[in-house]
Amino acid sequence: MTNCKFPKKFIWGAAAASYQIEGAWKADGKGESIWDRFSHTPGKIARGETGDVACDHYHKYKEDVELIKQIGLHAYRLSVSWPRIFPNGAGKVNPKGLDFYDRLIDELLKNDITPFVTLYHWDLPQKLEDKGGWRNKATSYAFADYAKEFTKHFSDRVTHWMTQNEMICASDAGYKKGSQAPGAKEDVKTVNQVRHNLMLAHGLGVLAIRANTKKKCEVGLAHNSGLMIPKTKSKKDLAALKLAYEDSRNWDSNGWWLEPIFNGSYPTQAWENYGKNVPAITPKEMKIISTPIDFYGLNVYFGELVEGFYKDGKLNYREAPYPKNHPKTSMDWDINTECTYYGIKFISENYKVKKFYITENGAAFNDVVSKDGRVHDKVRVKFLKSHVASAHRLFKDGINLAGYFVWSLMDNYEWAFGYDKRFGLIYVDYKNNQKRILKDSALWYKEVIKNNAVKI
Ligand code: GCO
Repeated sequence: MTNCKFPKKFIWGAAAASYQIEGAWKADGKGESIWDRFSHTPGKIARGETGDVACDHYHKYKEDVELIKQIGLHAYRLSVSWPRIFPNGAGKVNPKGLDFYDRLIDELLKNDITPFVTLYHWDLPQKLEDKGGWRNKATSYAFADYAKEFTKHFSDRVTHWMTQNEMICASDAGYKKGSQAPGAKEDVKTVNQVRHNLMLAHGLGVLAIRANTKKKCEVGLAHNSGLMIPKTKSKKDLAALKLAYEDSRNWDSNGWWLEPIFNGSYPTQAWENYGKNVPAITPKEMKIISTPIDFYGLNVYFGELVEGFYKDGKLNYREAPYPKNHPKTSMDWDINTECTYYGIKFISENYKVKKFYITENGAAFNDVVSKDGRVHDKVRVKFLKSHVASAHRLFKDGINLAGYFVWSLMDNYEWAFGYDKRFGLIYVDYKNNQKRILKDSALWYKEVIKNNAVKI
């Protein structure tokens, strides 16, 4: 057995997002969000489930913070519901919306838990969507105002900020495939504009936070880069993997998002490929988007296998499919925990990232409450353990990984899949008065945190 010891100040946390857990969808002056509208539209969500009540975290936040404390988490990554703060997206602040986050953040701090705050985890005010939503640059500027107001109010207590979460989902699932709110199916040019406007919002958000913070703080974002893993450890596959990551800088999966942030421009190849469908951009906007960030937050779930092959004597790479019987999570995602190591290693080789956090990592499995009243989620323990060990390998390469957040603190509303995909460390019994049960994975995580180490 190896004991993987983590650096002294390593941050162990868990994450969740406003729409997925809060409920109280129209309490205390909150405005409608695009997720309220989308989930209330028949046919969009499995079994017609909505986030109206979700885990009722809005009312149960004290109990939830108590559970966070019990697990021993150092940090909790939460997201803010923009329409609680600005019911109309812009204009007048709703003081009762601020009150909720005051209560939550104060409760966290009272218990020595550091809040990591994401400003946008997909619940855009519907009022802004009515005016074009992310198709419209005005939304990026409305986001900057929201970031400013929120920072002014909370930066005496919040020092870790993320602007955006997984922009590629907000744009492509939201405005291209229509599988997530607002459920639009736009043409390529519009989708590219949405992507750019989200990026612009990120950059404006970084500037707004820095200009208004009362304390020294860290600002970054959480993103889901395309992750790849070598099919075997042969020299050929490892060299092919390097090529694949380098090439991903030219295309949508990685380059489209990371090149502007780290290098100030969209990748030339992808740009040329889009031809007349490129978004409207200005040099000033590109400068805003490339404002240096303090950390890059990576959400890690799965990776694609890559193998090398020779053509005309030259090494090439291609995707290698997983075997049919390869183990999967209940989201149908192939399990291969090496994506944590290889993903961060190569992002770090290709970009100047000062600091990484794993801002999400986890899996949905079919959890059941046993006769003893507990949830014995052995497979999740195995999954998380192996990812954490994979993360540990990064230290040998001298990579600055500063923290790890499990997705998710508790079972919650998995977007269009509704409630039956359970990702939590905490089981939520929706039908039984929202009862919370710490799963075995939570107890395992508690030990990891206590020892600052994982045994494999
Ligand atoms: C995110 C995610 C979460 C999901 C999780 C599992 O982007 O942060 O979509 O909200 O619940 O990734 O799919």
